[in-house]
Amino acid sequence: MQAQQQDLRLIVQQFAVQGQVLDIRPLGNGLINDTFLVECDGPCHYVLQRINNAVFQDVELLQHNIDCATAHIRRKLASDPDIERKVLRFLPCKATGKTYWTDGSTYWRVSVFIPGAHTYDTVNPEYSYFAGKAFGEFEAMLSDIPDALGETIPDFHNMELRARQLHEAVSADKAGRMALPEVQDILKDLLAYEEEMCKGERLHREGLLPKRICHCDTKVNNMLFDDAGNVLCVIDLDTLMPSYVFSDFGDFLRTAGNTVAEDDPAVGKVDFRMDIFEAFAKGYLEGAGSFLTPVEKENLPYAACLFPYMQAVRFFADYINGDTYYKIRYPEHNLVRTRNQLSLFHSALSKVPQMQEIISRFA
Ligand code: GN1
Ligand code: MG
Repeated sequence: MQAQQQDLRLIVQQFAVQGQVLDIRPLGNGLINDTFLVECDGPCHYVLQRINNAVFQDVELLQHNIDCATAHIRRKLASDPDIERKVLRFLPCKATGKTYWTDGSTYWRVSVFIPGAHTYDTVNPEYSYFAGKAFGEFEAMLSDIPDALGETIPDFHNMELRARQLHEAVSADKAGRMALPEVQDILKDLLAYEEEMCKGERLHREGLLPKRICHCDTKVNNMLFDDAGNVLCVIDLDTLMPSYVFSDFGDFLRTAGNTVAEDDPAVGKVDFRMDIFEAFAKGYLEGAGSFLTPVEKENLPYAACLFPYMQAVRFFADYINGDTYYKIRYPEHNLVRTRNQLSLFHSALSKVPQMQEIISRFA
């Protein structure tokens, strides 16, 4: 730990931080990057992140997207007195001026820590409404960005690709897990909905569904709230890229709309919460309603089903592959996550008629 502290301090020194570093310790519970809080004796603290470059293979593009998006939002919020808490600020590397530093094999970045902010793993309907509005407004602010942004993970939320990856994992059966009867049952269940869930890609090919700049990781804990419950800003911008708006709508509800955490083994307790759906949809349509097309709006219930489904496929494929993508805390973790997300998918699917009624009321 002592050695690691020293190494991390050396990495922080690559960036133009103010003051002396007092302490560096782990922060948050993301499944991909490693995140640390850097305490300083200067005017602010910092967040140090190691970017997982096995997952994000084009860090240059990734930081380009983030630099363009944060600069664009900064221009829009220029007159806001609380701007420093409403948009992230990444520090340039002293040697290159870029917002990341690499030693050739690992990639790091530093942003200013936003004080007085809270993250939540669960939210009530009131906060869901605020979150919906904030994600809708976030997309609206980025809808006229002049820069060209790229896909930091190509086809990240392409369901046809995710389905193909599952088929490949099953054929290769690298970890020898396909023999388990439960695994076969899960596979059968997933396959039964595959075609239906690939609807987004079909709409896109037909020219009916545009790609827009989306956040693509709208987990409830990727949003900062102030003491009063107002949304300050959206964090974790690695997956900010062109995608369907379904990404942001669906992924928030996948996490906030579940009665339990995504890895809770008590599958019987999983239920898709309509109170959260209703509040989030109301806020989202207020924030993004001005640019959404009728096709996008009427397919929001599909988005709410797609994301638990896609996440079940992704967790399951990782389990079959021998757990190479998501961080796990115990050997069956990805299987437990799969069961949970599959159950959430079924719950959401059974509530589509109610969702449609709600969307037509607000749209
Ligand atoms: C990952 O890094 P984190 O925990 O915010 C993943 C998301 C998944 C999520 C599942 C780049 O997000 O797509 O929905 O785990 N991010 C990437 O919890 O794959
Ligand atoms: Mg995150």
